[in-house]
Amino acid sequence: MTKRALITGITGQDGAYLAQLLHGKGYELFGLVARRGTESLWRLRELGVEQAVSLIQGDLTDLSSLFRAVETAQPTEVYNLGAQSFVGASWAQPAVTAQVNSIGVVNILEAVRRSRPETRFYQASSSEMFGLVRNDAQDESTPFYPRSPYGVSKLAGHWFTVNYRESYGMHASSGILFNHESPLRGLEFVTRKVTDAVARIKLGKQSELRLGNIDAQRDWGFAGDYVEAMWLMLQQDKPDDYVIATGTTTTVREMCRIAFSHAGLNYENHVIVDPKLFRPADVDMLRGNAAKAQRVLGWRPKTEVTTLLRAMVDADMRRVGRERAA
Ligand code: F7E
Repeated sequence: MTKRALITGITGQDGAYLAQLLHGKGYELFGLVARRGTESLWRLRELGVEQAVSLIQGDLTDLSSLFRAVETAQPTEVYNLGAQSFVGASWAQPAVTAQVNSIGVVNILEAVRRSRPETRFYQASSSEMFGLVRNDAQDESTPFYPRSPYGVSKLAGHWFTVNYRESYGMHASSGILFNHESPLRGLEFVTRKVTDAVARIKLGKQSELRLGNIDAQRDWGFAGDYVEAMWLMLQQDKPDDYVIATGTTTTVREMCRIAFSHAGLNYENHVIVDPKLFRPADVDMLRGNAAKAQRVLGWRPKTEVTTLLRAMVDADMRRVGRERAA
């Protein structure tokens, strides 16, 4: 039987990499999109899978559209990647963040439970749920203490997923993914903000880069590696929750040094710390322990942070170079 996947958040970074992975495995693909603007499909286009996905109009906050999507796609697997995913914006729009990231999860779980309860379900949970960490490395048994409206909203989505699994016996799994980046990352996130700026500074289009808390530490992996873990979770006999991470943590400052030096630049000559960019409450340090994913799923990250950042700088050099030529 052909496997059929419905992906919410198909236009985002993870949606594109997951579509590429599943397309390679022969899946029939359906993607939920808010509007049929072609602009938002650039990531799918860049990975060569735009034509492989049937788009269904809908929104996580509109339950009836989700029923329609599940009835149309008849998915064997649903990947809920749709979210208000920018932590920084969640203070300005806490209610929208909660609507999409918490109620949206209830909505998609309900649509699946009522229309096609045998469907396997993946929820994109986040290391932001750990927040104020007090231990050296976070795993599935680490207590949660979210520090942003985003983290709180994701935690509710996570518990709804666990609850539907336990209440209704659904095959619902939650991947607690640490930061994962790629050349397809949005410009609002710090890695891509930095690699884009490196390219612009190198090509003479910009001279400085304003950042917030550069002492924050993150466990950065490659999104292409992480979508494989999502898929593996849904191939298991039993649903469960897994931390997905590299186990290596790097400060924003060090990340800047790596990215700038790849272009022959010294970050200290360009980076300006701007207190206006500090968050009302930040997560100081995250480092994941993905031993369970390695043991049960046979998953391990393949890309190390320096390789990832260099690939992102190279991709942005090409992009900014093309802008100049145009
Ligand atoms: O910030 C600091 C900022 O916005 C990383 C999302 O995918 O991963 C992501 O959330 C760190 C923070 O990612 C700037 O304060 C300094 O400490 O790249 P970010 P995030 O907040 O960790 C988790 C796992 C998710 O689930 C989220 O959806 O970098 N930082 N200066 C800055 N951050 C930004 N964005 N911009 C700055 O100028």
